[in-house]
Amino acid sequence: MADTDRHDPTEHDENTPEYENAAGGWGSLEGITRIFGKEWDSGDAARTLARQNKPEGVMCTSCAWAKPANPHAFEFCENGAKATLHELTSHRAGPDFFAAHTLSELRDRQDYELEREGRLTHPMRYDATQDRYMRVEWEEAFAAIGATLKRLDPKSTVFYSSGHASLEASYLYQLFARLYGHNNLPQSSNMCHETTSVGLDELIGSPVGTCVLEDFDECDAIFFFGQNTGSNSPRFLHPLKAAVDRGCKIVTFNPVREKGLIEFVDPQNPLQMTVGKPTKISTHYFQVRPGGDIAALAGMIRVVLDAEDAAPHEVLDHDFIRTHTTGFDEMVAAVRAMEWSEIERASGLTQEMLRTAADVYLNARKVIGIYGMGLTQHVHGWQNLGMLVNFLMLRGNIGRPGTGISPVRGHSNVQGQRTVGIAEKPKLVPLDKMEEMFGFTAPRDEGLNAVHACEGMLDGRVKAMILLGGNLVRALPDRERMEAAWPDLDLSVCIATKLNRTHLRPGKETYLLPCLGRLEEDLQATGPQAVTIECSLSHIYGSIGKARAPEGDLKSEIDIVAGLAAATLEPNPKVDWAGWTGDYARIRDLIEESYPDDFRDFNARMFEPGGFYRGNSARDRTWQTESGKAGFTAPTVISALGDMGGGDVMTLVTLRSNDQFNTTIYGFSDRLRGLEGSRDIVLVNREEMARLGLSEGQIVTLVSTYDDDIDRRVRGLTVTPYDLPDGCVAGYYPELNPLVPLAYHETKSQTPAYKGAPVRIEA
Ligand SMILES: Nc1nc2c(c(=O)[nH]1)N[C@H]1C(S)=C(S)[C@@H](COP(=O)(O)OP(=O)(O)OC[C@H]3O[C@@H](n4cnc5c(=O)[nH]c(N)nc54)[C@H](O)[C@@H]3O)O[C@H]1N2
Ligand SMILES: Nc1nc2c(c(=O)[nH]1)N[C@H]1C(S)=C(S)[C@@H](COP(=O)(O)OP(=O)(O)OC[C@H]3O[C@@H](n4cnc5c(=O)[nH]c(N)nc54)[C@H](O)[C@@H]3O)O[C@H]1N2
Ligand SMILES: [Mo]
Repeated sequence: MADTDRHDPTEHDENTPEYENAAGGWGSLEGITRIFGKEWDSGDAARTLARQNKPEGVMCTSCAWAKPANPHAFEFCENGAKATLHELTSHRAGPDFFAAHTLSELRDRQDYELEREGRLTHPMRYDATQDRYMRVEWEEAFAAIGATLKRLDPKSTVFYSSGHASLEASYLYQLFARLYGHNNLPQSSNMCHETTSVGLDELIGSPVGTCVLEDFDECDAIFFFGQNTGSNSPRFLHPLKAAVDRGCKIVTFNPVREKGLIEFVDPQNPLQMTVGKPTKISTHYFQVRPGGDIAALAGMIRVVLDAEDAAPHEVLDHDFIRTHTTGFDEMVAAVRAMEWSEIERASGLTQEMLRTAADVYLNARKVIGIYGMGLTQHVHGWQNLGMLVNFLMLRGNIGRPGTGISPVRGHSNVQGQRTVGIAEKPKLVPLDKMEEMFGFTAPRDEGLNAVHACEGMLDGRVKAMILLGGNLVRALPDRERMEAAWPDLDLSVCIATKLNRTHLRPGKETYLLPCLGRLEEDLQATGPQAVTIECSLSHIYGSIGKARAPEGDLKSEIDIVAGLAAATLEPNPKVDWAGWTGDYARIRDLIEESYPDDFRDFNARMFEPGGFYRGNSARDRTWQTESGKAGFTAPTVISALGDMGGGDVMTLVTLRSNDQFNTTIYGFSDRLRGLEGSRDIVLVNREEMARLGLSEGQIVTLVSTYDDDIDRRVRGLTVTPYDLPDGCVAGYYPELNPLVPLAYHETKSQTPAYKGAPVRIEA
């Protein structure tokens, strides 16, 4: 207990700067106006925002939160608006811009400045003699890339996708990979919710969450782990607020006191807006230690088991446990073997706090578990999920209305891309069906995920990277090593909307291909096209972009993928790249044929208000697991950290600010945390500062203590006191990515452990 004496995780540290207004509300409108005033012009943005996330409207390019059937007048949030305005900027990075700047010059700029140059407008090829991108015609680019791909072994190439692209583009992309001859289809979720895809699939036979929006109307309690709603999925605050208003309890576990989870002013509610009285969101907020959720859940499970002992057959859902699960006894034995003192140390929370939290659970008939990167991006992230599933299943809180487990997903279509075949694991894809549809023999060997692709780049096995979106040089772990490996690639092709750091690290042959964004009108042979995406709650929505595309020579992602494929592959009478590009409805027919259960009557249903539900077997208590049942997990570790630290070793948590979308930095205001002006900071609590002899404003270096021979450090960070548990420091993603070792990842899914890397502070 000694460690927890110093810093009481229920008390807010008064010296920590805090944003005085609630999430949402005027503050968030201000945030929008700030960007509105900057660089956006024309009525396009206003019209797009008015149609955002509405039936027959356009689906936001920011997060993957659900779009309700009865939308608000403005069904967008501050960060959705930022994403929209950022895409519809009037700034352009065209051939003139590239003629004026060498890449070495551009490498001196900040990431923020690079994207601020605006939209890419013409296909470009890197010319090493001039160190510049030069204009190239599309046909020439396709032919050259096709020729190189034909020369390379398909298995030495990697087709990455960042979760933006539509179901249609994604389906064609995976088809291209398989016809060409590989399953190397890593996706952003490999760095994100891969722990979910692997973990939930193994535990409950579903790689995605079980909840739908209606469940939030019925639940009595929500347990929230490591998901920052106020910044990363702000529209989710609406159903949360509604739940709180009708008496639902929200219990949050997060090392950081995230404003959006504390209180919220509803911008749709005029009374709240004028009176300004925020709704309290979390009824209980526990500043758990990073990696401490296994212990916190173990503590709560122990309390539930004790309650059952005191009142046999009145607490646990024995019927559910008997009929639907395996491994209950082993789980109970493992949890009971954990001492309270260990639980308190690993979680940083007291027994009393965990009893309070468990009481909420015991008093609720219907409970939902929500989680994000705080659970998935750890070495033992899988056990985090196992413990959350254990906790929920004790009282049958999966597969009943008003209950369930709900990961909050990242990019707007990250989940959907997986659904239609973007997967490095061939067993997840109906390859037999695709072989029959397209008359070919599909590759059956395991493909490379993101970490394996990095290893392949480092040891030279990977010769070509094609990126359908993303900024891997920034997003990946071990930045310095990965950045240095990029120039060794034979071929690098980036399909993108805006310039980013990855584009400045060319391979031997390099193309930068500009694509339309989802918000823009997409005209093809049969007229304007619509596309579809899937949200976190497994609903599918049609989206029609109507904003004017940037002038120049851009193509849709579908057109680009089809162009690359046609230039690479031998003609095949069953494969009609040009015809599919001319009419996206035909691609939806292919998706329906490949996945008949998920996409029945796809074209007819794509504009159903609120989206159409793809269904989830676990929701119906059909467990598509090996045993045919849902599995309890016996924990083998008490912390999700791979390195528990101790002494001067601190756990580094990398955070997103409220002013960024992943590697895209909108600005330098993290207003919900009261942090302004700089991203080169390291947050430490005052007690730890005193212990380590640090002073506020001091410039320090963070050094990785990971046990290998590689020197990993980030210099020039300003020490900033902040209310955090002992033993940890926090700072921003992607600035601190050089400190996360590639090999330090989740054990089963290889999701990088971005929330728990061991570091030391050097004065
Ligand atoms: N505006 C905006 N929206 C976004 C994004 C964005 O960058 N900006 N990114 C999108 C993407 S790709 C994703 S994946 C999602 C990410 O959304 P989130 O899942 O919310 O991810 P993070 O912001 O990385 O971290 C989540 C929270 O985990 C907490 N945390 C850290 N370690 C632990 C731990 O050990 N235990 C617990 N209980 N909590 C912990 C952090 O304090 C933080 O509040 O958001 C998506 N939406
Ligand atoms: N330390 C640390 N690292 C992390 C994380 C963390 O929490 N901590 N989070 C991880 C997570 S959850 C994720 S998902 C990854 C994200 O990693 P990435 O997949 O790299 O994602 P983004 O940063 O969203 O990619 C931004 C780029 O995508 C391009 N883009 C934007 N819109 C479009 C579009 O519509 N089409 C196309 N083709 N391109 C577009 C733009 O050029 C933009 O520069 O980062 C991971 N890295
Ligand atoms: Mo993500």
